[in-house]
Amino acid sequence: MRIDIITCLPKLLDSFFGHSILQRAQQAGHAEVLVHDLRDYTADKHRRVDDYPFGGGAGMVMQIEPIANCIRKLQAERTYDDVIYMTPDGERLAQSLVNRLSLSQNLIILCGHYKGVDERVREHFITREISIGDYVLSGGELAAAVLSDALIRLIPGVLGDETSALTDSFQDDLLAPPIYTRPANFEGWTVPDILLSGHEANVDNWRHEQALARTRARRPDLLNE
Ligand code: 6GU
Repeated sequence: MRIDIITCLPKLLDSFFGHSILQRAQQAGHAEVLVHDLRDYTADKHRRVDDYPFGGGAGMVMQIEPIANCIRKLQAERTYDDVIYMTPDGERLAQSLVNRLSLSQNLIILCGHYKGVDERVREHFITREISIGDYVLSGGELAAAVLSDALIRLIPGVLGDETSALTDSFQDDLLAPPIYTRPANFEGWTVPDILLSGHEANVDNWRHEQALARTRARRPDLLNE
């Protein structure tokens, strides 16, 4: 999967993708994340990417020209499955949407800033608008990083244990059960006996019961009961 992120704050994203699992995924060739600085696509000598809103009002608006220049250059080089705009008024991100998007070959992600982008960008370039939750961030960069992380970890081979993405919280609409590791007894705080029993079927049963109980207690909205 290739992800092209368009932003006016590239440094913010460079530091994020230069670390841990995401960096290893890129080095192993599973994913490629390219961060594009919008200021490199403006013809303006001051490298401006925003301007005052027509009709007046507070806040600046991201201009269409540099965004159009960047998206068109990328689209001339390859076909994109989606051109995504990260915005608090987009579709709320959930694992089901991450799963669907993970089948993509190439994605463009545009990060919003200021008051947002000129509406003509949304009309003519954007194919999908995504929010990461009902709160407002100062820019779409963190949201783009969240989406990219959720996508890249689903690519086969990225996680150490290839099956572990399948046992995530939310992957089957249940929260994950409690997990433990050594020592079995820490200052009298012990691990449930069943996990030490070596009886695989009983362990599976226990985990499923725990996942159900935890989901019922914390996120009853996930159960259709
Ligand atoms: Cl995608 N952008 C911004 N600026 N704030 C958000 C968001 C996105 N999702 C939730 N809050």
